[in-house]
Amino acid sequence: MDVPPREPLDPLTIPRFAGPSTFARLPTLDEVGRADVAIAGIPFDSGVTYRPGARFGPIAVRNASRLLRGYHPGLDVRPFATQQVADAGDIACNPFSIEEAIIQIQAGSAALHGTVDRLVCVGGDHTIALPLLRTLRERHGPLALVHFDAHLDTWDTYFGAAYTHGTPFRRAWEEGLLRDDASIHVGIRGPLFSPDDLVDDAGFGFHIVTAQQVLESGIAGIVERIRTRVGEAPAYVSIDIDVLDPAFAPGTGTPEAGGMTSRELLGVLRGCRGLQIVGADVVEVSPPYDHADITAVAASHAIYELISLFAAEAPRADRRDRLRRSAEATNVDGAPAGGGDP
Ligand SMILES: [Mn+2]
Repeated sequence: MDVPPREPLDPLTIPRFAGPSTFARLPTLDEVGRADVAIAGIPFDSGVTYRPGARFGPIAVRNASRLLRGYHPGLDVRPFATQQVADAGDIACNPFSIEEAIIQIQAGSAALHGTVDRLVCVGGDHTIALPLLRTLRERHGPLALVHFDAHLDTWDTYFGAAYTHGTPFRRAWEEGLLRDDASIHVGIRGPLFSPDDLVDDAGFGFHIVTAQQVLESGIAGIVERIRTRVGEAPAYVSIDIDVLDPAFAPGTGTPEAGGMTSRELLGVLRGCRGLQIVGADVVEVSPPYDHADITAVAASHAIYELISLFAAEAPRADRRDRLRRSAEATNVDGAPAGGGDP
């Protein structure tokens, strides 16, 4: 029989502004030994092309998460009570070598999967998505990417550098980490270098939902497009906080006007209930450019939606079995071995 999860500190006993600096004042992974879901910080921002500062994202998001409460009325779940959620601390990586940092993030996330079923990583810049996808591809085979961002992040190089925060999903496609029939960008907007950017991106198998289409189709319409695109595929959710309008996320490195509202993002995430999400990240929160924690609060709530989605699934034991089967169903080549979940 499962031991009841250890939950965040009771805010009616220990005020929210006291206690540990873990995400939502959860226990650390060391304290609970294993977890259904763990939050890991990845304080790396050496891959940015414009404003830096996302290395301070994990600290700021953890701080903003102190106000999260235990019951999610929209999904009718208690995400910290029905699954063990823990804070896995930070994956430390070399700020002076992007290549070495990528190797460290891949190794760090793979090591955490020894005791964690699902990781939600807090960046850091978007470079970190590539090693996280490598780790999950090993476990689940090629993934559907549900990517919330103002930017495509499928550019080739910057100043000759192949590994940056603007290139992770081109590299991921080249490495066979992504399915080419199930990935989708949401919230895309702003100027590009050329029309070829879109041609390249489509060639990598992405569909695009623009920020304007979010307005025109509404939350329900966007959710339907995501669900149709992803289907039953194991999915990775990557949220660049700049998918939000700078009004809702000023603290980020490459802001673009005309973005989603926080309410739209949270609503679309909530609508993803039932997708086979195997991992996620929330990246590009840059506290030095934030005001009154606006961006960090938005990020902490996006993470809460993800954790709540996991809680809204089958009972813990069933879910653990299903994740194990998904990992086992992956053959040596990393391709799905067929069959799938009942
Ligand atoms: Mn972006």
